[in-house]
Amino acid sequence: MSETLENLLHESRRFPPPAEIAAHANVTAEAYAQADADRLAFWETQAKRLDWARPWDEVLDWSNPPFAKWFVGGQLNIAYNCLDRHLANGLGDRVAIHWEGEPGDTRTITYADLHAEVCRAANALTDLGVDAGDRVAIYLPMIPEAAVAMLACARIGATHSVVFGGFSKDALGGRIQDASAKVVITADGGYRRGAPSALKPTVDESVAECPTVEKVLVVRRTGQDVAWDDSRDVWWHDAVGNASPEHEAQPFDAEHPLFILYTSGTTAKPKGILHTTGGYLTQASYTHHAVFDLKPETDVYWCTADIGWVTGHSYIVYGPLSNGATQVMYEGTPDTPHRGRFWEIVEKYRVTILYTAPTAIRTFAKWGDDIPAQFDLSSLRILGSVGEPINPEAWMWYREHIGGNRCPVVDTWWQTETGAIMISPLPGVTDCKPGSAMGPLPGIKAEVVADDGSIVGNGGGGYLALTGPWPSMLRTIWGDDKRFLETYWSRFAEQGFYFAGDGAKRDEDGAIWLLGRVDDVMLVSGHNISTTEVESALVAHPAVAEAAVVGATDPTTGQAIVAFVILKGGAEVGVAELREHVSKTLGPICKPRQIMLVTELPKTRSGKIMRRLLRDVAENRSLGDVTTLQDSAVMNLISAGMQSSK
Ligand code: 6R9
Repeated sequence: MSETLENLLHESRRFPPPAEIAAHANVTAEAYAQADADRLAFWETQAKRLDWARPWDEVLDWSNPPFAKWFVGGQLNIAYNCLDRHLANGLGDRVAIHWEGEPGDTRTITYADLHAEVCRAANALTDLGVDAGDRVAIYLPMIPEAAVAMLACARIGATHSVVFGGFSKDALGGRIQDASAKVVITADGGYRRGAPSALKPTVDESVAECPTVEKVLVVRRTGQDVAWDDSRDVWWHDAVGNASPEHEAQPFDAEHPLFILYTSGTTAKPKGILHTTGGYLTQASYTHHAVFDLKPETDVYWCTADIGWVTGHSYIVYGPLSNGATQVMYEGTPDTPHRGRFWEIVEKYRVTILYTAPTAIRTFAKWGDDIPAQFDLSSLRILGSVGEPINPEAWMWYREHIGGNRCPVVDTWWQTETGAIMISPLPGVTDCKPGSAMGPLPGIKAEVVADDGSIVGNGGGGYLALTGPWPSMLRTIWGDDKRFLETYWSRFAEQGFYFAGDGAKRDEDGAIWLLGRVDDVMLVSGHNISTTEVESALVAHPAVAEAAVVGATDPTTGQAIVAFVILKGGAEVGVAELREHVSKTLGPICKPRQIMLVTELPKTRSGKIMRRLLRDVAENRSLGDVTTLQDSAVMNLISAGMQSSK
């Protein structure tokens, strides 16, 4: 980006909080005032929502920035906070997880059940030789054992590294090696789109090249045949099944490493983002309480993320369980066995809070309004979105067709690196605008800044920067402090701001709009144009379900806009009309040079569009790294279509 981003889309729709939610909200406008008055005292209050074995001596040690220490000297056990203390409060019989397998099998797990299983797993891991500080890789489908394995590691102070089930042998092996994991926890397989899909063979291949791995603990999920190495492999049902359900949790230092999670990274080696204990849990827990307004006695919460994504860590495991939530966990895909599966689950469990991704919302919109209309979604009261900018039209669809025009939609911006939600409306406080994450949460400092690091005013665009340390911030990149400094802290070193890598703008009222990764920003005839705004303009056309936009080298304009568009089921429209529509909405400079109608887009497993690959196609290059791509067949289809349209 050369200077600042163009500010093209204007949104005048506003949705104030429903009176009922505002009247009983967990967090009110006062929280912003308290945090503004004394930020550290504010976080100290939030930390007290947890049980500490030893109180902290200092809230924040920022004497060696950007290496932060939060709640210095404090000690706690994360699993104790997610389980034991609820039992001590008489909540053992409360359902923690309503688990729904893809084939339709179910499990109901109370807090007492979960506690016993985590204690067993903690004992089993200890018996396998895992000590505090050791790393454990977790490569599992969306089964309860995934949460159990994470909590068992946390309980004994082992650092977990969850890898998406379905990442390739090389992606898994690279992550195991980078963290020198001692144990891998996996399953024979999981169910995906109606069929068992094997996991163990990938682990076998990876581990053959990872000398640090001593044991592989295997959950039996599908019952498919697996190769077995007696000296290394152990069945979960033997090791965990026979272990004692008694286990006393030891407290760990607030800065004890809790987990490493690798970000896909568009180039080079994935970055092992390191999170620690006290600050992480404080913010994961507080934001879950505040942003989703969770009432643990009555709400049924469902986050549809995979556990292999940071959203699964903070908003399936640590946030909800620390708050004593009852939640739904689903193993499979939204279209198995039918396209109403999500809504069937909402109806069945009377889900009240739903947290999902724009990619899913746009897919549901594409499948048609009549599908959710067949289910009773009246239990829902709050809807959340995460993972990508949500296009205003997708936001409106979500509000109307899922939320019955009554539920606030909270668009939550954050990253693996931030550990927890940073920018989001509060459902009982904020007037929401479709497509905007609105503003930083209480206790969080974020700004939109120009190229030189100066803060831009309302109506301006630039880079998103985090301008003060926060409790759940990443502590470093595992084993690579230098890369940590270079990647996040060198861009605005003078100001001491964290560089998030996202473009953003402030609208006339000061609301923050996220505009996609800065690497994706297009430079067209000297104008910096965000992919997000052009995509949102396309999605606003009634025939368009989803769009991905990239800048391709162009002899006259420097870069030209190339759009890949998925139409809604049954819709027909010419590309000329779509080009005209963008030109009218955003101005002629944004008119795409070329529009390709496609049926799928390349996405990561967490549902983010991989524009880098589309740029390769648009510029006739061979494809770059595809290891994090969800379905590699889509690229062949798109490349073939691109050739024939020339
Ligand atoms: C939680 C998560 C982080 C990147 C982030 C940004 C994009 C996430 C967003 C959003 C606009 C939102 N992103 N939430 N962009 N609005 N509400 O997604 O973590 O997988 O590390 O991705 O995702 O580009 O920088 P992670």
